[in-house]
Amino acid sequence: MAPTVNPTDTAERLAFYERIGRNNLAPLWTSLAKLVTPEPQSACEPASWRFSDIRAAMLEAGGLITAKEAERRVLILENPGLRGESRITTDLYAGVQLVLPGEVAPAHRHTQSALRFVLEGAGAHTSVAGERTTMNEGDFIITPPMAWHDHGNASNQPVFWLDGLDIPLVQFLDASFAEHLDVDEQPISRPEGDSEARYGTNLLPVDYKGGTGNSPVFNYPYLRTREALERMRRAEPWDACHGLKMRYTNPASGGHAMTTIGTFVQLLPQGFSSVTYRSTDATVFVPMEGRGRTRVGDDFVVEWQKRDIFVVPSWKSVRHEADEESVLFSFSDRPVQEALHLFREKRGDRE
Ligand code: 1HN
Repeated sequence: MAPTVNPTDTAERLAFYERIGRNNLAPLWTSLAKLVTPEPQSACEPASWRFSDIRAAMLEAGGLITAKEAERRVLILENPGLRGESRITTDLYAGVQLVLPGEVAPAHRHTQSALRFVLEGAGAHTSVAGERTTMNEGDFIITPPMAWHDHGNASNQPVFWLDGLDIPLVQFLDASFAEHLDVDEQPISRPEGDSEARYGTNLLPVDYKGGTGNSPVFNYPYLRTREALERMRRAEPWDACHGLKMRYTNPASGGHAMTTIGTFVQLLPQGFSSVTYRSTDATVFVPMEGRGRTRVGDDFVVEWQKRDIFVVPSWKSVRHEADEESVLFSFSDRPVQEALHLFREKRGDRE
């Protein structure tokens, strides 16, 4: 096991470090303890945002800049331990986006993957790779890498959604590419609902070979998800850690819906109090129904209600308590950790 304390600095050692530093050399023995830790040590902190605060700030932003001028009118959710770095966890980005009636967020594409989770509004739309889909509350919508995407709002109410992207991960890998289209809205080549019919009804085109690993279904409507949870609860015993928790999948592979971001939804019955759980994937939670609280580690408690957002860092213990029947959407980097065989979880211990 790696040492937990560094060897002491002596005048002679410090002089040596200074001399070799001029040659871009550094001793490992002064850094080893912080590089190889017995358990995850993260700058990411537990944090929460009330939707009412975000909403008020977003409407103010709506008076300051148009969606078109901003390209994306978004307020970034910055982890308090990672301020200025546009991260909600060490390797994921999150922000809340507002599109006002009549506005368009112009078409672009990039190597970063994006998810949208619709917080408030009905009838706005996003177009992804030539197909338009309507955005309703609780819908989970995917923008795969390098898919053209633009958003619009022809409804008469503002639409707010949560964006989750793998920006810090792609940044770490130095793999960012992006392009703008020369028109605000991309040409539409397929009718609305085409992907759902083709890939999302337990059918696949006979020659479909699985594409890029990202799901060919790009809108997972809340109504269908909620109905599935409602049916399952009749037969399924509640899991002590998660209530009734499902992951969104790529129907062509059974894998995660996105290659870099794992997405989940869980139902907690009224009065539910979970057993402690921890996992190595720092997770962003969004309650979409109900009211309750989540205890993170020993000294952080978030009292949450519908549309609030909170984040649990890697390997911090989590306990959920639901005062009302609640539904939580969540996302994390779990697919990446699983692919690299780094994912770990632990059920039921109390520190
Ligand atoms: C992006 O493309 C969107 O398409 C939202 O709505 C937020 C943050 C950073 C980079 C690209 C969008 C983004 C983003």
